[in-house]
Amino acid sequence: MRLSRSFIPTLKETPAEAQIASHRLMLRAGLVRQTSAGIYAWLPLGFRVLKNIERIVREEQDACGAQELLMPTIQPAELWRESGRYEDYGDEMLRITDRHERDMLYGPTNEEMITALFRQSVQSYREMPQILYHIQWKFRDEVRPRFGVMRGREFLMKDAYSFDMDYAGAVVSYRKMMLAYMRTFQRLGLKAIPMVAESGPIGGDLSHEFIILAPTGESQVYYDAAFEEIDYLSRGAGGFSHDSADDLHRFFQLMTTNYAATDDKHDPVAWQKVAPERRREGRGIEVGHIFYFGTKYSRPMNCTVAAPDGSKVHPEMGSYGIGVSRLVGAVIEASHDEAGIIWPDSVAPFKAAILNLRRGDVACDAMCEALYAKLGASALYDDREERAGAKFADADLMGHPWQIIVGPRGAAAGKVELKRRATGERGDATPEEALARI
Ligand code: 5CA
Repeated sequence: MRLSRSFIPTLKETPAEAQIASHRLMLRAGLVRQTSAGIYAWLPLGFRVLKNIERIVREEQDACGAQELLMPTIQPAELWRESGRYEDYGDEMLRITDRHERDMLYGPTNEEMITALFRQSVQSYREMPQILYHIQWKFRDEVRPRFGVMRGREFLMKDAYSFDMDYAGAVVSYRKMMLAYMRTFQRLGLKAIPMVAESGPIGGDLSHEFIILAPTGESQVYYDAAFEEIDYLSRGAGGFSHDSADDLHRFFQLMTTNYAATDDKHDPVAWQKVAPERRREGRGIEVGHIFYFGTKYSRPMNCTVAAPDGSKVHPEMGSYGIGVSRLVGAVIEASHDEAGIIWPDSVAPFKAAILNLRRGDVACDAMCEALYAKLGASALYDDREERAGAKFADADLMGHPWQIIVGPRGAAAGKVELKRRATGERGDATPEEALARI
């Protein structure tokens, strides 16, 4: 994309309403704009990041055997009356009445709807187990939406739901999903740690939150650095396969024996047993949450499946959420500096920015156009009539992993300067060398 033609409204001033780094940077770099309290429009730069995160989340869900579908945002109140949650959910639920006076709502989550869909179509143990997911907008009328997309009212969530014949099967689904989560977060460049959690309004008796450290997090957390040393993506020796019960068991042991706790579950005595140099503590942001809740929905909603002996069994269920839009903010919280965002390569909106330091200079223009032709959609070409200083500042603010800097002296000698945003390292290169490196 040519920056001169793009819709990336950056701000020079720090917006007064933004209290945390990610919110400030998302506004300043032109990623989002608020349209009502806690509701955001995603502008082109932010939307590219959101789509990249969504793609990684989807790939890891598909890889563990979950199947994608798409449920609507608007749900009938009827379903929620069946589970008994219509009244319980309280003011966080946005309730709507249609023209026929039917009670509807904007979905805050989808346990009821997926159970109803499953109940209509799956009758036999032969079709089990199943894990279904979608990536869809949710609405929760939070009392205090804040920190930009981190605690919005409308937000994008990946929510998955598992159906098993018995407890043993449900445990396997839970572990598979936990592994998919650790892979997802590693690919996003995040160190997310699973911590035992309360299950809140979703219900159930087994639950983990996935938490990353960031100074602006909402809760105090403690964990053993061992979590950070595991390569969750490795498929070789010591790696984990979704299809091996032994691997899943070994993986779950690792996740639950190393120390990790939020403030309310913190055990100072156990913490003292962790070697001091391995203790990590700080504020934490929740980027995902998984729940096992057995028959909490399948029983009241009369969802059954025939077992091999002909008896009717209520499926054992779990649900698994990732805050896709929250992750855009969380990645920035984990990766930025004074000058702006530092995107991990996997989610960056553009792989590289091409900075033309002297537009109108024949050699600069020709070299930039040639680079842009090669990189295509993966590059943002800063072809504006702006001072070099402004171009450097905007490229740092937007956080592209690479900057290819083209100035008149270099261009005359057939050279560009290549800068790595994360380290600040710079070096001369020919255009070909620069293209080969990025
Ligand atoms: N039904 C379950 C799992 S599918 C559920 O709704 N879980 S949840 O309430 O924990 O939400 C899942 C994830 O959505 C959270 O871990 C968080 O990352 C994200 N999330 C929740 N509320 C918000 C919000 N107000 N703004 C942005 N993200 C949110």
